[in-house]
Amino acid sequence: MLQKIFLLKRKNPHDLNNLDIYSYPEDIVTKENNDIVLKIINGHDHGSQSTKCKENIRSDRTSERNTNPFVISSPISQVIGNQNIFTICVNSEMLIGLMFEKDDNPFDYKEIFEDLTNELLNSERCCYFKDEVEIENFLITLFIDIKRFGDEILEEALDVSFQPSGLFTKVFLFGIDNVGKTSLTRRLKTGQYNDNFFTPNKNFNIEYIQREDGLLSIWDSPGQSTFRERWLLGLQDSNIIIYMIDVANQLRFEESKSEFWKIINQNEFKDIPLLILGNKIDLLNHSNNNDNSESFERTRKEIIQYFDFDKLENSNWKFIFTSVKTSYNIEGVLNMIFKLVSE
Ligand SMILES: Nc1nc2c(ncn2[C@@H]2O[C@H](COP(=O)(O)OP(=O)(O)OP(=O)(O)O)[C@@H](O)[C@H]2O)c(=O)[nH]1
Ligand SMILES: [Mg+2]
Repeated sequence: MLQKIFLLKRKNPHDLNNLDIYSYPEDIVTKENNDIVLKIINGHDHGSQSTKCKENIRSDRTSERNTNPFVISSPISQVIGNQNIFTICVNSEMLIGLMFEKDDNPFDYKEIFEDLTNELLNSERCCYFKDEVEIENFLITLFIDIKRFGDEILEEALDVSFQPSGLFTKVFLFGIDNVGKTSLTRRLKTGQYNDNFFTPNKNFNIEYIQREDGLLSIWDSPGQSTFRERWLLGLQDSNIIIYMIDVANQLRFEESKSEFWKIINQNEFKDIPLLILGNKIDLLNHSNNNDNSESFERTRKEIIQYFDFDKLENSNWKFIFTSVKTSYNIEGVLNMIFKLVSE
């Protein structure tokens, strides 16, 4: 399974020791392996038949720019320590690399790595590497697409006998910060919950949950405002969207409503099944969290009205209350996912 992606870029064309290093979702350089970058570059150049990233700055770049601005070399596989790495050189001035789990065969990813890099660099969505955000978005897009290929095409092929129904469902979970998305993901994955869990996400946290009805990959998104622009990237190819709100924090209803509609108003997501979770119901004073109680029903109506959920064009949506803390309706979330997806 793909674990990380990175990009090494020269700060100036002639100086290889002076690099900008980008990686996703985690850093590739740690205290223990701070020389890994040099090893990667050397490893790439020694294995390379054609383009050496370390040497030859192309002299004919201007003529190439008119056709394909980015020239991509064939990927090189290298094992450094216990890292299983696949690197591609772009224009002799950048290395893009994938890090896999030990048992993966990088060559399974050769075509998709080359094709997607080429497509992303040499199409209208072209990345000009002008600023950090642009580079990060490029890396995230590449990561997501390659990972999805691995999960769906490669893993699926291996696991057919293990999954009788063979259904792979990408669940995109989003909502503003602090509503309980990561708590829910942990609850579903491990059954655990922690009241003192204050670890706001900076990146997508992707967890796999195997159920009888199929394999779920849950994309738990970062909710803080600076990271919300990543939502659109993560949403691509989702089979179901889950929007989570914190029903006990009415002060942030307006913000949550506006973020919800910004995404839903994007045409392409109008028909994807949608599950809305009113989380932290334990904090509202409803007797026993009884789903049928009058006060429950009243709150449900108020929330639906406030958020304008009844104006959704998509008819395939449901609203349910949950409490990750007390586990209220958590099993219901899983059942509802499979129900909505199969409708
Ligand atoms: N009372 C109560 N607290 C909850 C519930 N679910 C989550 N919390 C708490 O809410 C806080 C935030 O939870 P997270 O899961 O980190 O929230 P998040 O939506 O992932 O936040 P970001 O990653 O920043 O987007 C934590 O302190 C949780 O313990 C719930 O059902 N009831
Ligand atoms: Mg989180």
